[in-house]
Amino acid sequence: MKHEVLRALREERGRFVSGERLSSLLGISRTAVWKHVTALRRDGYTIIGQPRSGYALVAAPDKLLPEVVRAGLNTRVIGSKVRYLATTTSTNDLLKSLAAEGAAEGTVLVAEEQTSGKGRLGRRWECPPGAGLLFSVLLRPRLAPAEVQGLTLLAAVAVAKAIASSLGLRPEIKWPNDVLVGGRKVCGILAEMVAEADQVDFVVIGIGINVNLGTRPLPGAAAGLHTSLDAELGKRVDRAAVLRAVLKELDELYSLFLEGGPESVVSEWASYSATIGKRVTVRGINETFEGTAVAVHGDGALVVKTDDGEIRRFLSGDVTLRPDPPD
Ligand code: BT5
Repeated sequence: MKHEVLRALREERGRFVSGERLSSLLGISRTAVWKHVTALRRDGYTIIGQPRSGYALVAAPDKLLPEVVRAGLNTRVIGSKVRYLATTTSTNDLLKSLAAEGAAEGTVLVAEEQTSGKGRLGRRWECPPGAGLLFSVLLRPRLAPAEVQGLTLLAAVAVAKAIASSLGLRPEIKWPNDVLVGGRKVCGILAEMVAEADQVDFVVIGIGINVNLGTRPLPGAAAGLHTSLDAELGKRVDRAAVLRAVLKELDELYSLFLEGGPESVVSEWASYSATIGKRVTVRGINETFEGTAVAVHGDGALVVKTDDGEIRRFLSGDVTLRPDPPD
């Protein structure tokens, strides 16, 4: 019922609505209305109360509460359930346990803070509480394990499109999964799966986006290599709006992917790529190659023409962009 009171207040867009009207609209007593308003204030909503005018909602909390995230979210699968935690170890780890207990496809788990946020290959993801987006999305695609890497590409495209459409910035994607603005990392993606030999059980896609970090340094992240959306725009950014934009793009691209296969997102990926056509150093698990990135395949592989003329495919690794040699 608290959510219905909130919805009714929201619909008035800051105008007063009387306790009496709320009570008859929702079929509850005026005391019950008052109790729900008190609970909403405790959640961080600013609601003014005046004896003759009633209640007016003037500000929502800067918290990614499920009702804040879901307001106006019109997706088919992604965000069907939104779960929220003020703090957790890692949203990926927690969502993997929820998935093992049967959580539904499309479940999104959001946290304000992670105490052990994970990057790839045992690295860490750092973000001060409340300054970014830290969330994971559960997918249960009918795919073979080898096809899952394509979902990482998909997630990077979704983030890039959302940043472009909701904020007007010009993001780029650095293979495999970094989203950059102005050449610096603003988002990292970590996809993890649980699978049988030939069928995926589930995939958890974890996304970290720097939203209101300003120009603060981050422990363990080299200065000058990362940025934040607010620093790029020169103003504070509505985190919930960015999250909704990402979930909407994910929802659309995921349908496309399931219908048209991984190749259907590769061309979009290429259109945001900061990697294709560039001179790169690729560090695989045991080896390092230098060359020119020529393509990305639907299975997520980066194709590089090495300096000694060989064509190599990389399914994992790190890429450093190198300056073009002088003519
Ligand atoms: C990634 O790894 O970029 C994947 C990051 C995924 C984070 C999300 S947050 C929600 C979900 N739950 C989790 O536990 N994780 C996911 P990688 O490509 O390995 O990059 C990690 C490296 O980026 C670190 O070693 C630092 O150098 C740098 N780094 C750490 N925090 C950063 C930040 N906030 N912004 C930019 N760079 C950062």
